[in-house]
Formats: sequence, structure tokens, C-alpha cells
Amino acid sequence: MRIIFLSTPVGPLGSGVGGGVELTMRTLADGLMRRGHEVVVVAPRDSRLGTHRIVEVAGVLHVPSQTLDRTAPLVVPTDSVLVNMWNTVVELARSGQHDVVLNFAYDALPFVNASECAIPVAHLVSMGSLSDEMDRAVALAARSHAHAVAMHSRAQAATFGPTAAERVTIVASGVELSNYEFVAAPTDALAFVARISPEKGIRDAFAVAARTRRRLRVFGVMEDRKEWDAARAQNPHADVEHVGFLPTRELQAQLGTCAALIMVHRWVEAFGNVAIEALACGVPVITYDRGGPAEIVRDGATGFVVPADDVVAVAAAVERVDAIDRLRCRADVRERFSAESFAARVEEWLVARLA
Ligand code: HBI
Repeated sequence: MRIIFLSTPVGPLGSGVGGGVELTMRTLADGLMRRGHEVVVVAPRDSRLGTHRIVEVAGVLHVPSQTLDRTAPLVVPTDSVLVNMWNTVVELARSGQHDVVLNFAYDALPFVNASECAIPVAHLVSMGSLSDEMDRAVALAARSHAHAVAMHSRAQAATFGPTAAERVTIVASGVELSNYEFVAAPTDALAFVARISPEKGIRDAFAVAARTRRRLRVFGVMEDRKEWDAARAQNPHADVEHVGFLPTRELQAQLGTCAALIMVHRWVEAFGNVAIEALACGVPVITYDRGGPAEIVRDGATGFVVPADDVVAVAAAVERVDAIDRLRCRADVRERFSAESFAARVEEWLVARLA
């Protein structure tokens, strides 16, 4: 198949602003190409995705949905990069050189305007329900065609309500294992890998660091400095280091040396790519029982799943993490979440979308 990727409008690919969806797009572009498909990426100016062909589009970046109130109306900035990207996609589709559009933007526009595109549009939704606008757009697309919408986990689909949940395809996610090196003997440090923001739970991460008296290494863009300062104020003695956003190669080298990854997210994490990245390096994952990560971690075998919002339970699990076999963590990714298996699931979904 000749596939057009429509990227997120919140930031150029490669900047880290696009969060987990950047890794998803890279993994799928590589995986689908290996399976013989052609991929062209339509993305904001200055985007990079490995050596993949990118059609860079100018325009004003969108405000990330998770920073807005769920009743916020659809705001399309003047000269919106998404409108410009969508028009580029419609042009490319009209050329007859492509078979399907794979939309990664968590924005209503490509869902609502899909019918104006000459080729089918398949939507891979990257986050749980965040706005009434997007809920309506997802439901509309899911009703339009049985295979129009895919998501990463059952928990994520459930946030869009019972109808959507039964009509979407669950494709999970995946990572290229050869990009992750196994580390047998870690330090005592804990890892937190996410955009620094309220929904990713940076406050609870500080609380875990304080309670366990372990160093917490934070990898991710400083999206919300106020939230960081509030977390610091609540736990002034916590030993927390902001490493910043690192590209995959550097991230995995640092992440692998940690004793455990903690996932203390407030929102329903759609999947939690960082969980399989950590497991690929042999790092056990301790997660709240909420969202995708709770479907990834095998409690007691590749980490621990603890009651949501229970910082004390996370701290207790940290003390048990040496009992986890780090080789088993990597083996679990190979079995369930390899890039090949992810690309195969997405290929199967796209073929069904074109049927
Ligand atoms: N917000 N409006 C909007 N559009 C996106 O594509 C988007 C977003 N917020 C976050 C985001 N994408 C990615 O960081 C997540 O999909 C991972």
C-alpha cells in the first residue's frame, strides 16, 4: 500500500513536543516500509522522521488538546498548520499515487472532513477522551466505517464510551527492539519518562522519590514549569534530576541503568510507549492501575500494577523490584510488542479499512 501519514499539528516531529505519537509514527513508518509499503509523511516545517520522505508544511501550530478544557470549542488558528497539512493530503490523494491516509492528529478536522478526501482515511487515535469535540469526531468516524478508527488499548477505547469502544480496532503499539540495549545491573535510581505536566503525574513522581529516598531521573520536555515547581514545593527534599528530552538512542541508554520506571499518570494513558521502551531495556515498570500501562505490565512478572493514585503502594513496590527478572521484561516486549508485530497489526487494520 502507498500510505500518507498525517502528523500531529502540535509540533515538528523530532522536537519531543509531539510526545508518544512521534515514536509511534517512527516505528510504524519503519515497520510498514519493511513490509514493502510506501510511506510519505505530511508534517509541520522542520519535522524529521529518520530518513523517511517528509512533505513539510508551514503554518501555525495547534495548542495541545490536553491543556484545554474538555468543553473547549474547536479552535483552528488563522493559517493553521493542520488546515494546510490537510489540504496537502487532499492534494496528494487526488494525484492517484496513494491508497490510504493514516491520520495521527488528535484533532477533529481530519475526522470531520474525511469524506472530502479521494482515498480512505484511517485514524489512529493517540490519547484517551479529552474533549467533547473529539468524542463527537471519533464517534462520527467510527460510525462511518467499521475499520475507520484504531486505538492502542481497551482502556483508551473505553474512555470514548461504549459505542466507540466496540467499533474501534485495538492495535496496541510496539518498539524496534534492536534500538534498545539490555542492562542487567542497574543503579538504584528511578525513572520518570513523560512531558512534565499535571496529567503525567509529576507531583506523585516527586512524592515517590521522597518516600523511597531514591534519586528520580526525569526524562521529558519541561512543558509545565509551574507544575514542576509545585511538585518541588510539596517535596523539597526529594532527589529529583531533570535530564530533559532525549532522542531514543540516548534515552534508552540512560533509562536502562535505572532500577524501575514509575508511571503515576493522572489521566487514562492511551498506551504508554515508555513502558515498553523501559521493559525492552530490562527495566521493570511500576504503574498505577489505569489506562494502557496496566494492560502492558504483567503484575509480579515484568513489574507491578498498584491501585491508582496510591503513592505509598508505588513506594512499597519499588522496594520489591529486585525480585523482577529483567531478562523476562525484555522477552515480554519481544513476544507482544515488537515493531514487526505492531506494523503487522496496523497493516491488517489498513487492509480491512480498504476492503
Ligand atoms: N493535541 N490538538 C492536539 N493534536 C495532537 O495531535 C496532539 C495533541 N496533544 C498531544 C499529542 N498530540 C501527542 O503528544 C500525543 O498524541 C502523544
